[in-house]
Amino acid sequence: MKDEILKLLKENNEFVSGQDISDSLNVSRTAIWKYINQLREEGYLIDSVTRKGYKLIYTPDILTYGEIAEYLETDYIGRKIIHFDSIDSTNIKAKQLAAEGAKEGTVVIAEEQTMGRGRLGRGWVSPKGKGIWMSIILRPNIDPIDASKVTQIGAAAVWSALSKVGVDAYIKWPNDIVLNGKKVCGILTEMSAELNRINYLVIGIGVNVNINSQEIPKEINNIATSIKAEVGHDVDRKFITAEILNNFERFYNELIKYGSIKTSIEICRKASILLGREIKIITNKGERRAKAIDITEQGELLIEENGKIEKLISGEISV
Ligand code: BT5
Repeated sequence: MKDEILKLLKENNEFVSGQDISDSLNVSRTAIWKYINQLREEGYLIDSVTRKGYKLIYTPDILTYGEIAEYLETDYIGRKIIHFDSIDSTNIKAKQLAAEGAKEGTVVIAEEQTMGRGRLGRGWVSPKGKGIWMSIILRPNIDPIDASKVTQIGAAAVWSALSKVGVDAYIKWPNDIVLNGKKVCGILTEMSAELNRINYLVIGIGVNVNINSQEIPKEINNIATSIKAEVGHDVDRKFITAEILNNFERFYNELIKYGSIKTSIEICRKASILLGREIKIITNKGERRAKAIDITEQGELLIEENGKIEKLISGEISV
């Protein structure tokens, strides 16, 4: 209901009377007042004048459903968005909600993460209002072995969304998007599964959007960047978020309906920063060098080392 009231206020640039809102949405005047106050708490400036009603004066830059919905073209991905001003990690929250039965396509978004997570227990810097920190809950009926395909879908979805706003990035298999050689997005796919069945899967996507270059912490300054740091101006987080979700649903449906991630892989190949290059594969046993040959239809990286071809399903790569 809150989102519907917001929509009504957005559609009318003028005052909308409480009575009109009440009539068109079938909601009591007291309930309207309650929702208006909730919106104000989220940062909306709403004028209220006796006998004239309510007028929206200012819309905050937040990634709630009410703000993203106008760009969303999906059936089920992102149709329920659970938004937090601040949270430890959207992946942690999403896993908890999934375990409690949250529906496929539910998205957890936070303006800030205080304990954002990368792979292998590493951290993810997630400053307030400056990026897209979100996790999508999925319940694919696929073999747990194929879970990493969802990371490739995510990478393709982010890359396509950036491309739509004129940002020409590369994909660094398996889970990074890079801009001018530095990481602008990371993806963390986690799951709960039995031997041959996935209970749920959570794909966490972190995109550095409007972080100023001086705001990037020193420790990662040489490897991390943001869209703003590269293009020189703020970009619309709401549109990019919706576009990621729109693309994600399209590519994910291909997996669910046809068992294929062909479209995503085409993008991951085309945009790959690794293919054709000498790469370093970093494992806990040390580093080795190989040549990146291809990304398979299953989403594995094909490498060649001393004339021998090998497939990687996951890994830590540097160029
Ligand atoms: C990743 O791990 O790249 C996965 C990042 C996933 C983040 C999202 S945000 C929403 C969701 N909720 C979460 O808690 N996580 C997900 P990995 O490949 O392990 O890279 C982690 C490394 O990237 C760190 O060790 C740092 O070196 C670097 N790093 C940390 N914060 C960064 C940032 N904001 N931008 C670029 N690099 C960063």
